[in-house]
Amino acid sequence: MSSNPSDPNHLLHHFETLAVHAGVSPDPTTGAIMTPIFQNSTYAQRAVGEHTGYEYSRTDNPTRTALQNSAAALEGGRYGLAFASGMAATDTLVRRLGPGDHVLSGNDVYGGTYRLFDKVLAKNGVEFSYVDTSDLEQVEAGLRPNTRMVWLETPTNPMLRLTDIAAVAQLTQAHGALLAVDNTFASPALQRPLLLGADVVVHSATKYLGGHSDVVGGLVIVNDQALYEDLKFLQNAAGAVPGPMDCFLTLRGIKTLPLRMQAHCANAQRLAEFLSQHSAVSQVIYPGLESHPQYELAKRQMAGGGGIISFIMEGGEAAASSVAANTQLFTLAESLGGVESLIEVPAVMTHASVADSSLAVDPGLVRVSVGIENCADLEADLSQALAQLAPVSKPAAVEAVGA
Ligand code: P1T
Repeated sequence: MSSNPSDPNHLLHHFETLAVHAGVSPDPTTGAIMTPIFQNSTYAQRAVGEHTGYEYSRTDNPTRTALQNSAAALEGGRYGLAFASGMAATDTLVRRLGPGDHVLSGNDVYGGTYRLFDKVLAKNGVEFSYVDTSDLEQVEAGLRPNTRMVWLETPTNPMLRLTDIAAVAQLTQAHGALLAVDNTFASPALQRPLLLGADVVVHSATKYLGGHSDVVGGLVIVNDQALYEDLKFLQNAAGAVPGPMDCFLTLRGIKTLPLRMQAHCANAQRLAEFLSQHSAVSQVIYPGLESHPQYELAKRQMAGGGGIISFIMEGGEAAASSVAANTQLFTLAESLGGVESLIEVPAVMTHASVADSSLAVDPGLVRVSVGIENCADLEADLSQALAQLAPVSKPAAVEAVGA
C-alpha cells in the first residue's frame, strides 16, 4: 500500500474500498465512471510495431486488465490473470508442468478439477496423487522428490474440510514446491491465501466474485514475477481468455463482494443451526458451527463460515434427492456463490466425475449455496421440503430365534 498522499492508491486501505476502486478508474477519454467494455479484437498501431500497449485482445484487453488488477489487489497479490473459466485457470497453471512432475492434490476437490487432472493432464505425463490436506502428516508424507506443486481447496468442495494454509506453506517452501490454493469457496472477503504464504490463488470467478450467476470465468493471482510471466505467456499462447463483457460483469460483481459475503455468511450460519436441530439430518457440515472438526482453524483463518452448507440425510440418497426436488426458493442447480440460493446432490451432479474413484462422495450428501434472500423465507423453504420426506424406515428388529 502506498504511503505517498499524492498517489491515488494510498487511500485503498480496507477491503471494501479495494472492492469498489482497485484496478479501475474513470475512463480518461470520456470520464465514464465504469470501465468500458472494450469489445474489440485489435487496436490501431501508430506505426509498424508501435502500439499503445494493446495489440490484440487475446494478449491484452483493457477491460480484462482492470479485472486482473482488481482481483490481484483483493487477494493482496501483485499480478492477476483472467481466464475463460475456473477450469481454464487451473489448466493453464498445471500446463507449466511436464512429464515426471508430480502434483499432490487434496482428496476432496471440485469434481471437474479431478476430471481435468485424472483424465486430461495425466495424459501429458504429469503425476497426480491425492491426500487429505487437512492432515499435515498426510501432506508431508505425500511430498515426493519430484513434487512441483501442492493443490488444495479450503474449504473443500463439497465436504467443507479446511486446511491450515500457513502450515502447508511452510512444508511446500521447505520442499521447493509451489502451494496453489483454490479460494473459490471462501473468496478473498473471508480468506487471503497469499498473505498466509501460498504462492498461487485460483478462482472460479463464476461463483462469489461474479456473484450473480450470469458469467463463467476464472482467475489466477501470484506474487512472483517469473511465475507471472510464465503464466502470462501461456494465457496468450493457449488463449483461454474471457471476453470483455464477462470481465465487465465480474468487475461489477466484485464491487459488492464484501456486502454479499456478509449476507451469505449470516444466512448460512442461521440455516446451519436450523439444520443441526432437524431429525431428518444426520450431520451438518459448516465451518461456522462449533461441531465442525476444524472450527478453531476456521476462526483463525477465515473471517466467516462462508455461504455453503453440506449436510448428510438420515435417509441417504433417496432423502437427499427428495429434499433437493422439493425446495421452492432453493433452485435445484449446479454452481454456487450467486445471490440466489441453490441446492444440489453432489454425488450425482457436481461430483459425478469422481463417482468411481477414491474421491467419491456420500450419496446422501446435500449441498446448499445460501443466497442473500431473507433468511426466514429460506428456513421455511428447507423446513417444508424436509417435511415432505417419507418417514425413515428403520431396519426391522431381528426376531430372536428360539432353539
Ligand atoms: O465452473 P468453472 O468456472 O470452470 O470453475 C470450476 C471450479 C473450480 N473450483 C471450484 C472450487 C469449483 O467449485 C468450481 C466449479 N464448481 C461448480 C460448478 C460446483 O457446482 O461445484
